[in-house]
Amino acid sequence: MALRTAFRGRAALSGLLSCSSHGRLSPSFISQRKNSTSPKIKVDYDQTTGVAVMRMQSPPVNSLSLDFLTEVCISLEKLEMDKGCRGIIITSNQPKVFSAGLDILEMYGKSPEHCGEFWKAVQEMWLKLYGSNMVTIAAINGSSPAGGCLMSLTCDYRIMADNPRYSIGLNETQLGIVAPFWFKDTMVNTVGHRNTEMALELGLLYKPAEALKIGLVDQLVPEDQVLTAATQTITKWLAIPEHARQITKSMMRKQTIEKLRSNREADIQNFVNFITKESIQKSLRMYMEMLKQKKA
Ligand code: CO8
Repeated sequence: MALRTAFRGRAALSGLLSCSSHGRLSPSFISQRKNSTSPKIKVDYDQTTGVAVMRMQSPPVNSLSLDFLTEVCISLEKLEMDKGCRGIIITSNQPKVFSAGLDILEMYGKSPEHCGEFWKAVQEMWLKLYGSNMVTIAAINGSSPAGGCLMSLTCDYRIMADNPRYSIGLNETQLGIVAPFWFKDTMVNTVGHRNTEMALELGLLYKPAEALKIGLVDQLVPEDQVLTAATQTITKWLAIPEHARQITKSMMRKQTIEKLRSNREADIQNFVNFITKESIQKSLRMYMEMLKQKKA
């Protein structure tokens, strides 16, 4: 019988890491933070298969806040330390959304120090996921724009729900911001230069069928079969001799990872300088207002 253990990423660091808003937003933008002390990640680790299912559960849209990123990193560290854990499936517990990408509220009206700390956490998550020795599968059961797409792109394989209401892509230019070089590199490594050039310049969000066509996702399945398909796929990947697979993965990704590793501080500084510009803050505000209007 499967010996199933469950543990949750702790929000223990959240109090230490989060900073208060500088308050240029209306109270309704802030209201989504009321659940901030609940665990944002739930990990179910099956010791017999060596596979962990990491479920994102940060309402309403699994946006990548500083707390969220911290929990992801802690969960990944715990799994990496467990020698029996060989694979991770990342999926969402929120309806209709895999992840809405970076939490815009972490980049709007914040101090340069906060923005720097936030960006370091984004880098850390990417480094941990893209550099993981484990087999990683994204079970994309909802929309996955920007940072959500990046998270999927770090995985070895992407399975998406075949629902035309969902979309995936790096849509940063639509917000008036620029995807950093390592977002771009991860995309190029997946779908090639030409597809990335078009996708990034236009900030394209692809429906599942279009995403499959350009190789942004590897497989489409009916919505209720995403997790089953991910479990079947990971079993196949885990059947490959481990050492050979890991060395090959590292060989394919090393250069891209090294490029960020050796430029982390400069990348943080670039981000802070860019995101705190008045014109960029204005673009973010307009984008958030657009999201509100779409809802109304
Ligand atoms: N951050 C913070 N709040 C968000 C975000 C987000 N990324 N996305 C949505 N929300 C909020 C909405 O404002 C709304 O708030 P409220 O309930 O208070 O009105 C709530 O979440 C629910 O949103 P929706 O009603 O829109 O939910 P839907 O289920 O209809 O749609 C979507 C879900 C499709 C995810 C939709 O919310 C959406 O498109 N969100 C925006 C996604 C997006 O564009 N993200 C980009 C973030 S930037 C990024 O990830 C990379 C940045 C790289 C920076 C580089 C700079 C140098």
